[in-house]
Amino acid sequence: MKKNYLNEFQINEYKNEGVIILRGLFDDWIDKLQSGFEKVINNPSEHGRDNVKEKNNGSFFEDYCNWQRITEFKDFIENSPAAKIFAEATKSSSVQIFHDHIFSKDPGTTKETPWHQDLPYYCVDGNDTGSFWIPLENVSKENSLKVLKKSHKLNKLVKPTKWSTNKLWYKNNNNFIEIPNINENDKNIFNEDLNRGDAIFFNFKSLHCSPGNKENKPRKAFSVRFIGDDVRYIDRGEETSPPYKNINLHNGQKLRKDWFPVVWSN
Ligand SMILES: O=C(O)CCC(=O)C(=O)O
Ligand SMILES: [Fe+2]
Repeated sequence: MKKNYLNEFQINEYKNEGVIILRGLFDDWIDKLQSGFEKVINNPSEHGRDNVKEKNNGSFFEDYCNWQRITEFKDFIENSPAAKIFAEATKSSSVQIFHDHIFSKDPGTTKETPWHQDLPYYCVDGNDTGSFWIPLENVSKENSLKVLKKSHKLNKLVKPTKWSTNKLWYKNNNNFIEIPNINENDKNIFNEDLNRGDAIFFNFKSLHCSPGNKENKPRKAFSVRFIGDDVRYIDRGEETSPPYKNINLHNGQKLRKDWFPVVWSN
């Protein structure tokens, strides 16, 4: 019998609420992720970008799709408990890596990460999805990611935007809805203090956001995103994020295993 990380309550919670907290499961991996993170900061990919464009307004840097060149990230994706946890939560028989993503918000940066879903930016559709948001140091709830429970059940996707300009991501938004009104005191907002080794695990359709960085240390988070059994390619008609140019797939196809390797299967 292979080890189980989640109990039935957590599996149901993930299905019904679209988000769960994982306490302490990644402690052994944080030093390694930190060293991979620094490598990306010092040598970003072509996708690296700062969402703060004004001078003297701090920095909100992000980069993604680095796991093939950053051995620490590759090791995490292939050997940490993350892919197995994903399989348990989504009851998937096989798990593919979609991408890694890093976020770094400097102290005093007021730029918020707006409420958004990740799926509308992506060239995939499906429900067997999940991202791990793993802060590399303790983060207080006032400074941490918020996730709106049950928002993964919205029947249409929300219009994605470009965070640096707040403009719409796509030119054609016919298939998307406006962001619903979210009351900051909504009881369905998941928001917790996180310690080193904890992670927030959420569906690609779950609405989430984060505040500026009010603490006096950078807020660094490593995120890794997996796809499971029901996920298929979808052509959004325009460049997605990540762009995955020349992917050469048709609507409804499983994602190609040479670009998105299977990292766990039963
Ligand atoms: O760290 C942040 O501010 C944003 C994280 C996020 O949007 C994500 O992990 O999908
Ligand atoms: Fe996101």
